[in-house]
Amino acid sequence: MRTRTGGAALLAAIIGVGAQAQEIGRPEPGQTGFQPAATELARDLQSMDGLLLVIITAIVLLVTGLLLYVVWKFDARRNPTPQRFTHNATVEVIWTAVPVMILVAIAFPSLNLLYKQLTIPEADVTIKAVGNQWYWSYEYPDHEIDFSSLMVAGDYATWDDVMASEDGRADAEEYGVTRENWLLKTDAAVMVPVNAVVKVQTTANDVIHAWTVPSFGVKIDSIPGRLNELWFKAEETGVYYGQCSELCGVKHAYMPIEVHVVSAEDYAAWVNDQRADAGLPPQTVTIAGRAYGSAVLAQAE
Ligand SMILES: [Cu+2]
Repeated sequence: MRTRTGGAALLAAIIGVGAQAQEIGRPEPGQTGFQPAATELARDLQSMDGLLLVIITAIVLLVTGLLLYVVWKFDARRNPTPQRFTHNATVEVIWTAVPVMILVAIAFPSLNLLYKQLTIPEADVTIKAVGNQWYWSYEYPDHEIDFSSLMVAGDYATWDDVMASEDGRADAEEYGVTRENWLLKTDAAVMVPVNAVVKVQTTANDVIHAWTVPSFGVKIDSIPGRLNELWFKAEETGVYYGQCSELCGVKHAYMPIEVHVVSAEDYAAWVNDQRADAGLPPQTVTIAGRAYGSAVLAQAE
């Protein structure tokens, strides 16, 4: 299953998609907000969150204000004889109708976004992501590539333990593991071309997992016996991380997702390097109507 070998690592070093590539989609220490949005979906999702924050903040302020007003206005000194009524039609209509209008106002952008996430455009690249206890394996059916993607340097309790161990240091060096990306870095990243529609079909071999990359605004369950789909179109080259997002057992936290967004040329080179490793002939890779890859060069000669 694992076809990313020394050749791929060498290629990665040559085309700069290894440790040197900029890590954009990565959690930062102490971070409370979102990771940077790299797709339209993620931007929409984050602005939806911003809209909701405004709405709920306004509601909290209103309710708190009303409570404080009531406490002040109707305390025993200012209001020695309390009112005895139990119903007020006007107030009841208002506190029913206004929340309904707010929920409807939220529903429109929310359903729109859901529809956009689940309406998959014609894909340039199709990837099948399979969840396993506890790692992801990937297939590129159009290129006949498949490999498993395992977390690097996971057998240590702390980063200092990694650095204290000779094997840990060697692994960290080989795969470009740092304190910041430790527990997110894998031995074989998913490669996708920049500005291309990528469709990820996901399922699982054992229990339910979920394939997620926060910067792409995607998250969907990987369910044994079913095929769920998501799509994204990453707009900036770099490295993006995600994690399994459906509790799947004792090592749920240790099956990260690493995606490298690279140029179409680098993607085609990677595809053909993987194919060469698997003993397959070179292939032309077509992205957004343009052809890339060594087969194109061979024809031109
Ligand atoms: Cu999991």
